[in-house]
Amino acid sequence: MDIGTTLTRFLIEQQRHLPGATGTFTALLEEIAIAAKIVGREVNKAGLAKTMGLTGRTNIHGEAVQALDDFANWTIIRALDHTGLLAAMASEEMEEVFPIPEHHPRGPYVLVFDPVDGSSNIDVNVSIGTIFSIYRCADPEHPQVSDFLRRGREQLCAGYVIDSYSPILVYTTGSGVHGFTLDPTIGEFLLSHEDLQIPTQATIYSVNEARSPTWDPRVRGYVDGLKGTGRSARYIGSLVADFHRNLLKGGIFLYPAEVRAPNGKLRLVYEANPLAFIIEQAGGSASTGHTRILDVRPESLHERVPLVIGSPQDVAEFEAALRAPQEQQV
Ligand code: AHM
Ligand code: MG
Repeated sequence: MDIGTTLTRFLIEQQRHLPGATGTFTALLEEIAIAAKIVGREVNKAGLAKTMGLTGRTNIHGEAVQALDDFANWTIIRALDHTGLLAAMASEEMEEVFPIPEHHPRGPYVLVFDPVDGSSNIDVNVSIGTIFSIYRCADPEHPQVSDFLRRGREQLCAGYVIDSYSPILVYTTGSGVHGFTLDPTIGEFLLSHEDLQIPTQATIYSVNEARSPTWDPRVRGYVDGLKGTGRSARYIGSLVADFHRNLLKGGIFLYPAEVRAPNGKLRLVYEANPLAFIIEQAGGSASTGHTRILDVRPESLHERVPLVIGSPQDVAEFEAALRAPQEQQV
């Protein structure tokens, strides 16, 4: 009987093709997958176990911390702190870097993650997910914030896991983008989407259009120009889920600059960079509107960035719209 290709088997096979590979990534991704399954288990029973709702605290971004944000954050830390694979971690939910405690061995990488992306959707049973990314640490015994303030093009691995009726783990290590769907009967992620490529042109656009009065008129003009072109509007409000749908079907997602938020809402280190690495590996593009996301050097851990990401032709058209002088716009 063919049980399919497990994540572990796929990683081992990939590793064989890489001269000098040590298997560290295989171990790291396996641990991330286990943490994701634990988080997914909690998400699935959250309605019954009363684990939904707010903690009463706000995070560094001034957003209400959900109980599941907290749970997922510490599940991921505890799944990975003892592995000897990491020197430090940084999470969207924590103000400071979390160095691996000295009673655990430290390893050559740092991990960044957004434990629950789309957390405002938790209470309404809408898909949420975890985003992660891995960089090399300059000096594993002395991890620094600077190990995390790296251009996205220096990422070694990036991925996400979506908790939905059919959980999926998607990752890249720079040789294609691969997706693994959880088979709940055996508790394993099985290869379901090998070498994903995004369609060149979008059939979908995703943006919170209620915010359009606060956009640059050229952004408004661009979005208005998408209407009546045969594209559909789809917006979940969970970046990871909007991104995944657009990756499969061809789409453009926008969270642009706003008058009072010139850097938009989304976080460069935790959200934009990992997804930008994945989209480029899948043949797509990610931009601030002016600059390739992967070329932006972060100055602080939690900084925000305008994000336009998806099918390459559409991202290029958005950039062209922003290059036009304002007076030519409607
Ligand atoms: P989160 O990581 O705290 O959940 O916040 C990020 C989320 C994204 O998942 C989503 O794209 C965006 O916020 C939605 O924002 P808005 O409600 O302003 O449209
Ligand atoms: Mg998020």
